[in-house]
Amino acid sequence: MPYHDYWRSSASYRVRIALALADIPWRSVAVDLVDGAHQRPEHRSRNSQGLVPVLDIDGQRFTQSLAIVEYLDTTRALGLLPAEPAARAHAQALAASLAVDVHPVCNLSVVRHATGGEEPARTKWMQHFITPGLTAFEALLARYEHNPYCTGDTLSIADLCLIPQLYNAERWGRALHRASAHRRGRHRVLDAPGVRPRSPGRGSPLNGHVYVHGGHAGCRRGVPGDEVPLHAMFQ
Ligand SMILES: N[C@@H](CCC(=O)N[C@@H](CS)C(=O)NCC(=O)O)C(=O)O
Repeated sequence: MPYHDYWRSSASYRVRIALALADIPWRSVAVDLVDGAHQRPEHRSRNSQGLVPVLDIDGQRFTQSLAIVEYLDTTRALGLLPAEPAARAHAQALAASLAVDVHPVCNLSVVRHATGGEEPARTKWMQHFITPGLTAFEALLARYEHNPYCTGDTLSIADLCLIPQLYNAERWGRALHRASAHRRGRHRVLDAPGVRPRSPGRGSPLNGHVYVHGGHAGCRRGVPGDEVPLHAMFQ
């Protein structure tokens, strides 16, 4: 199954988790965003938006990570979205708060356009949007018992958006806090081969794991008990 993705792309990461949950074998066809491969005709012919990911599956080509996740959820009964309409809308709102509202302004092309790709403006830009986005997400989690995932005892579409966003937050927050992350409530798919961001040359950039547990989603450095909730991570 060819999957056109980029290792650091949050949108690609969401779909990798869904593919692992569905036990669908896939082969990464890397589209190097830093090299500009996504803008070339070869990739534009796959996705006129010039974005990743693009998934070829079931004889069709799909773009837009949330649409792909929902397609896999429906066709493979992954249980990522509740059937009950109100619960479904709440789970979708959690997902959209990150994927629709935070993610686009932190996209490579947007950040380059806004900051010229220069530091420290680039990192400041990222933190400016990621911090309130995660704080709001955490407030939205208040309606749920975390057991141990965002909306209950199994991964949901909200987790599929949160996990890449926390990876991204760690990446940009590290300059200030050197926060590594630790996830409790581990799920086998998150450790499945190829799911986590993995630099082709240097291995995984993640030292730790995301956790979503005990009333908070967040990150942890060091020993158990060291949790830092989202709202405290990037102040
Ligand atoms: N809404 C799209 C967003 C896709 C997207 O923005 N992908 C990023 C990588 S995470 C990308 O291709 N960025 C290229 C750029 O900014 O030029 C989705 O969820 O699939």
